[in-house]
Amino acid sequence: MMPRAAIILPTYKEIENVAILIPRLSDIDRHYEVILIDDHSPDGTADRVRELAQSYPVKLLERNGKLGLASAVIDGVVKLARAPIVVVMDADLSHDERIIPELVASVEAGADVAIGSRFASGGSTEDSRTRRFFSWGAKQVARLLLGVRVQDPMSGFFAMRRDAFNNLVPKLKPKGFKILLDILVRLRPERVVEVGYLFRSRQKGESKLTGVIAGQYFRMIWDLWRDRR
Ligand SMILES: Nc1nc2c(ncn2[C@@H]2O[C@H](COP(=O)(O)OP(=O)(O)OP(=O)(O)O)[C@@H](O)[C@H]2O)c(=O)[nH]1
Ligand SMILES: [Mg+2]
Repeated sequence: MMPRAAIILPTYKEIENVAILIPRLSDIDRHYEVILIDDHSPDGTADRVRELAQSYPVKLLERNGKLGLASAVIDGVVKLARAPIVVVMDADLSHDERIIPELVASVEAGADVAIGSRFASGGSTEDSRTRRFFSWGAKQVARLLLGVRVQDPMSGFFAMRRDAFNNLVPKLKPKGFKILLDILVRLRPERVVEVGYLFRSRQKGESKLTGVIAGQYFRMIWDLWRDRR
C-alpha cells in the first residue's frame, strides 16, 4: 500500500533521539514512510537505526560525510521517498510529531506548504531569549528583504507535495541549512497553512547552532536577495 506521507529526518549524532522518535512516529501512524538520512555520524546513529529497522518500517540513507542539512533533505526526498506528501522534520525531538497528521491533512486539502510553527496561534517555544531574538530578527529580515510573510519562515518542520518539492530541487541551494526559506522564496506559495506547536529545547545530543550557522544565515539571505533582483 502506498504510504500517505514520507517523514524525512536528517540526522547527525542523534543516537539517543532516534531511539525515542522512531517508536513515537509509528504510534502516530504505522503507514508513514520514515526516512533517515545520516551523514556518517561518529556516535553510531546509523547502527542504531539499523537495529530499529528490525522492528519498525524505516529506511536509511547513509552518506559518506557531513554534507549538510539541506542536501540531506533533498537526497532523502529524491532518492527514497515514494509517498505523495513529504514531511521534513528535525530528529532531535524539538518538533512535536503529534501535529504531523494536521500538516499532512492541510496539504491533502490543498495547501502548497504546511508549516509547523512556533509563532502561529497555539505555538510557543522553549527557546532561550537569545535564540528567540535571533528567530524574530531572521523573520523580519525574511519579510522585509525577501517578501516572505509567514510567521515562522525559519522552521525546519513542514509538509508539501513531493512532486512540487522535486520540481524545485534544481533551484534549491544544497549548501543552505534553512531549506524552508529557500522553498518559500522559490515557490512563492499562495496557500500556506501554519500549525502551532510547542518547540522543545534539545535534551540530548549536541547543538549545531553556532556562530558559523548565524554567519551562514546572513550569507543565505544575501544570496536569495541577490537572486531575487
Ligand atoms: N544528515 C545531516 N543531518 C544534519 C546535519 N546537520 C544537522 N543535521 C540534523 O538536522 C536536524 C536539525 O539540526 P539541529 O542540530 O537540531 O539544529 P538546530 O535545531 O538549529 O540546533 P540545536 O537543536 O540547538 O542543536 C537534526 O535532526 C540534526 O541531526 C548534517 O550535516 N547532515
Ligand atoms: Mg534542533
